Amino acid sequence: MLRIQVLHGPNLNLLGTREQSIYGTQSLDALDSAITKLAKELSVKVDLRQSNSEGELVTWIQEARSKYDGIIINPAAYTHTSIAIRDAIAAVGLPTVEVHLSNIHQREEFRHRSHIAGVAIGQICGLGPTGYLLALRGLHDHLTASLREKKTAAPARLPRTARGTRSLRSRSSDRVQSEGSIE
Ligand code: CA2
Repeated sequence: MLRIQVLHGPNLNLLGTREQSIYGTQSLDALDSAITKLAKELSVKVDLRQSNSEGELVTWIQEARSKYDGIIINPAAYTHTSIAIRDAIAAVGLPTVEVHLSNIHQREEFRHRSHIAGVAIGQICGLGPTGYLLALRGLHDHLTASLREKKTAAPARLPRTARGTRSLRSRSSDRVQSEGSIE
């Protein structure tokens, strides 16, 4: 089962309570429920967390390396300021999708720049909560395709017991087949 970490940055705990014209009316709990529901449909395990602290987000990203296959993150205001979050994402090397509820490119100039986009496989913004659901589908498809590619690239394995009983001739033809295999 694929495992994806979903991280919400600072102030996103206030969703639905203020600035509804920009960020909508849905609460963070409701958004997390919608993500969890889709994750179940896709048979993905999700872990959802929110923090107002840059250091905590960095720690969670570092920990994700051994626990998750990919990350979805709305770094909120840290998008525009945090080299530390960018470095953490680059260091763990997990496929990461950046999400924003609002269209950051339509807003103030300082929001146009993302330090995260350069280390993410993609960025979704301006679509409200739907952006997270699209990110989940997109990351699921990306990870599934990567796994399939890895399986294709791996040389064919023979059962240990069978290997010892085969002739030299059949072993060398196996080698040619496994090198050229597209299975
Ligand atoms: O559009 C987004 O998702 C943002 O990441 C949200 C950040 C903002 O700094 C980014 O430029 C774009 C702000 C999150 C604040 O969330 C609030 C939610 C409700 C009420 C107040 C703030």
